[in-house]
Amino acid sequence: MVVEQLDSNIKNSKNILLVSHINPDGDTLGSMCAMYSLIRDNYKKSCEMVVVSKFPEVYTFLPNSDKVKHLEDFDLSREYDLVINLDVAAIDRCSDAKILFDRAKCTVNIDHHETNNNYGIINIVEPNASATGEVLTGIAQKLNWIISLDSAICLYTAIVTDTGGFKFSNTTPRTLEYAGKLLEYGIDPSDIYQKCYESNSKDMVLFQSYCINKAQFLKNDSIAYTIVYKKDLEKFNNNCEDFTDGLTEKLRAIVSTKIAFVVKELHSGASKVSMRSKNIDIAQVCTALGGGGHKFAAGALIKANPEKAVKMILSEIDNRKLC
Ligand SMILES: [Mn+2]
Repeated sequence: MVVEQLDSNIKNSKNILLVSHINPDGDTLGSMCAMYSLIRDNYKKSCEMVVVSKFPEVYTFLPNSDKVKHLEDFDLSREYDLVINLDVAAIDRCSDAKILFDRAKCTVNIDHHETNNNYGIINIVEPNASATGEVLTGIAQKLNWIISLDSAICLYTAIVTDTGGFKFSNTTPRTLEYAGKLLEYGIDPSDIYQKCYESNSKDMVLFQSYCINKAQFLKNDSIAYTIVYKKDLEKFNNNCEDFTDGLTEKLRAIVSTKIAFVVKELHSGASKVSMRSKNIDIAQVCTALGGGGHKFAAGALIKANPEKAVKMILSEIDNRKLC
């Protein structure tokens, strides 16, 4: 069985690297830090952990997050016995950590994205899982791993953030069963919720209100979108934290909204699109634009300015008669 292969490879590896995806979220970081303590507690081995973008302030509460290093501090010529990617939907989503991945003796790909093409030597990809944290909780259970409080906090955070606090349609009986089991290890769900969702800076909240204020509504308000310009971010003292985090969900929360999206102008001049829907498959729209993701939560990077990107998105939605 594939989990046994994972188990024997961890046993036989002297140096192990854990990898998270670019623009890290709670799932990739929670899963990575969980894997760190799971391997420490069950195999008495220490792993290295890498991020390929800035570590978001909001997740510094995760146990062992202080041991995560930026890719810049890694020797890219090193050869690891084992590299484990967590929540990395495609190999190019971990930037230059791909170099370390490709050179490793064994590679593991643990994920839940439908679009994952099983790029590892060992692949544990479960598209029906709400989060990579859920996949990892299942692995821990199958291998009878000890789950310490550290691991439980990280796994729960991974699941809670990828389900939007158990609100999204990816929440299944198994999601809640695992979350329930994790509570038995003594975690404080209210504390984790506050740390993930009620720790926004004043500037961020004011910035998001500003973006919502200038949102555009089309087709009887079934489409809602807003453009975030570089100059807007500068105006609100954005200190590199992701001020747009959760903004698309706020537009989706409007009763009339069927499809919501945020187009963010990047320094390169390209546009980053984050799209959410209510019961409409928008992964196809984002895939057509060169991106991908889940059915109701997807994104894309479009090599065009925001206005042009909006036109391209709207015509993809129109072509499919989604709204
Ligand atoms: Mn995820």
